[in-house]
Amino acid sequence: MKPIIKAYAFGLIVALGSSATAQEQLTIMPQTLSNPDNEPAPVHPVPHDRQVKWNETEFYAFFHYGMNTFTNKEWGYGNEPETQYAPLGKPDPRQWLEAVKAAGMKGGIAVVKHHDGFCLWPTETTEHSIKNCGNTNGQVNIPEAFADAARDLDMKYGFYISPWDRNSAYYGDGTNRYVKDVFLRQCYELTAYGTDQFEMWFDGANGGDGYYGGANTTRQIDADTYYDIPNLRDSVHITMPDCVMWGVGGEARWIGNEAGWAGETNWCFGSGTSGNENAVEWNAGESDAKATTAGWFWHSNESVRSLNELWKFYMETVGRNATLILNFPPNKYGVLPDYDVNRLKEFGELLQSRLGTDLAPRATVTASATRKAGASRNYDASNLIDGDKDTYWATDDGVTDATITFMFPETTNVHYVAMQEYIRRGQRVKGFTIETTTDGSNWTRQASSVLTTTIGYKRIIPLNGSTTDHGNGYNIKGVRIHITDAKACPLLHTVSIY
Ligand code: FUL
Repeated sequence: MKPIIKAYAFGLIVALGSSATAQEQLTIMPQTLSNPDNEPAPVHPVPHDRQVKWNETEFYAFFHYGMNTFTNKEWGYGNEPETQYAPLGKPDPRQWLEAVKAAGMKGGIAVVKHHDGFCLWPTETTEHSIKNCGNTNGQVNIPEAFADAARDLDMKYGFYISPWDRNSAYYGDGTNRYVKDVFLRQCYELTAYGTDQFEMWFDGANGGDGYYGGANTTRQIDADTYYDIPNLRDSVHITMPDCVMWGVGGEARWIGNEAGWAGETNWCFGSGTSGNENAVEWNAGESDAKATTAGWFWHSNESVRSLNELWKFYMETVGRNATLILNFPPNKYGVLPDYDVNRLKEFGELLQSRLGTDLAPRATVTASATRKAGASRNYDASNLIDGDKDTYWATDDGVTDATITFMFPETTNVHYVAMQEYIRRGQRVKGFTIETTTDGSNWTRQASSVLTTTIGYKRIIPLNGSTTDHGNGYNIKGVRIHITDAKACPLLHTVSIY
């Protein structure tokens, strides 16, 4: 009998004579099929595909707009007459999104129901909605207009829908009626405006005093069990596979402050500003911060933060492995005021001038260690500058100390080094340093005041160590990244130099 020849995509030919036993076939074939590309084993926890896509959104807007805009409150009690919602102009979510797009934001989350319970769409779950608003301007269906504009502008969108409802008579009344007949149905209704939502924002404020259908009392619930989150999460993922449930949903975490900063050490698992290296579930950080001074909602006495404050937020969140959701509140006309629009434009220009031109592709890149290539994939350092987030540099298993060197053809002025791990196989790096050279042989450590521990989805290191002072940069011939410690062999997909 002829031998059976099997050729596999990875180039290995396994010849099994007719005399091969079943046992031999079982032991040979799975080994060769399992990892033809010599890909590194994942280091758990690893993110779901939707969590990676969410991280890639990086910088997006929060828009707090609703009944509070007209009552000058931050937390409405729930007894506000519907007619008090009466915009002075036609609310224009497209204008909101265009303004933040100019700042380089990739999407936005619109608050469509805050704790006061007033819904910015004609919901069937309550009369406390735009159905009964005070004028025709108020009839604009905000989630619908927001989603349409986002799709048109090629931006991502999602909604903040407050689980806590100070208007509903059923909230925390000892039955599950509020959750079943109001909250879950409201979440479902919003899918009518698009199933391509990227994030649902479930606030942590839950229970307390309120109107509650006229009871004017205090209601407490147990947020861990009350909202039937596992059921909601399953339904959301069946309907909207790319939608991450923030906060209560457990797929992305609050960074632990509303002041626009994450820890320099920041793991994508655990909680708070730094996460926890040993936590078992992927739960990357999102930082929610206010771009204006008076509150989440628009107030007549507000002003917009300075360019330098916004830059600091950006560097201490996006630059530290967190996403930044930056709040810009539309005013009583239903638009972002000129001072916001202008600041957003200026900020976009600032980001472009500081982080818009990647110098790394002009350099020659080498690594002290490179993982053995597989059949259809290599792990060369050149992957770091090929503009492809799916190719990456890696070392062999067990090698957790390695350098990557970028040499420029001529002296180049440099301010920042940005690094991105290939997080689909886990967040690994635990320690690194950054050095520069002016002559190609003597190296000087930079940013020594910065905790250079974790990288994660993205880390941006200012060479002068400052998140406020852009400085004059460094005139150098080369940059060297030294990975000093990692959970397992490090994998980086991109390094950018600005
Ligand atoms: C908080 C809420 O209570 C605030 O009103 C605001 O919506 C903020 C983003 O989250 O927990």
